[in-house]
Amino acid sequence: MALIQTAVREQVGIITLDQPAKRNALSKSLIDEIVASLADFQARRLRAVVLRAQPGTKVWSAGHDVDELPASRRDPLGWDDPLRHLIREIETFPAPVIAMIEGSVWGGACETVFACDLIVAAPSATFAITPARLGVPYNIAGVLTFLNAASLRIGKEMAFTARPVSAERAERLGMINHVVPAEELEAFTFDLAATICDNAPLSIAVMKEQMRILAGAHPMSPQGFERVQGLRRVVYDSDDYQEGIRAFKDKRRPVFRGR
Ligand code: LCV
Repeated sequence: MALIQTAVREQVGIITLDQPAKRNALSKSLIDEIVASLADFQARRLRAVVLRAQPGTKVWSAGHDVDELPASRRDPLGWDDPLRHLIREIETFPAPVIAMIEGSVWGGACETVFACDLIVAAPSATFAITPARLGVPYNIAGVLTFLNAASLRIGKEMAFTARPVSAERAERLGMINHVVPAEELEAFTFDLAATICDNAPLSIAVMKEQMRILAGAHPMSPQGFERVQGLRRVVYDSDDYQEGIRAFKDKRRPVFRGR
């Protein structure tokens, strides 16, 4: 059963997340379908991609599929995790990927949206960074995605509180490009995509790649990286990590004890 819908409108590829029963959770299966669609769009030399959910949805995506997080003692967001693969595919896709958002966006889906090149949202959209809600040690490339979207102060508030940020506040803070009334969202987004398609695709592709390289150009010593990985291991080996996932599955509030 397809977990996404795809379409092509002139030179724009459209990917619609379509697994409402699981609130479009980013499972490996759903991510594999997105990645395959991006490869097809690249082969067809499309000049923009719109990544959206079903019209009128209350939840754009509930983030990483919690059922696919390792029980413990294994890095939950290592290089080969499907979410990490999706982020890299979006960042390296040789044309702009525009996230069109209605409803709430959670955790790994929030990073996915922030990894997109442009974000157009309806007023109903909210954005939440949720590792602290689950007891997950987010990975360092993911933290950089967040810091490239929000200031350090706002990034800390979102990460430490796990509270959703409204579309209006996100736009005011420069975290998203436009907030547009829901009834105008589709027309506005596709008009933006059409403008991009009228410009030089090779020039756009090279500027997108330059900005990716420059945005990721942060010096980190081998010692610094090893320290981060050691700290993350303490977290994903902790009782709190297991409690966070168990509480989610039990549909109850987690009780974190700091060990
Ligand atoms: C699997 C799900 C999910 C889901 N996975 O509907 O950033 S990190 O580090 O946290 C990273 C690891 C990450 O992204 O983790 C996931 C972060 N996501 C969240 O914390 C959001 C979790 N979901 C929710 O809070 C609620 O589902 C929302 C508010 C999104 C929607 O609430 P609503 O009442 O509309 P339900 O909670 O009833 O969910 C409907 C079905 O989708 C499943 C959920 O288990 C339920 O399945 P059943 O019908 O089998 O009970 N589901 C929701 N989110 N991330 N499965």
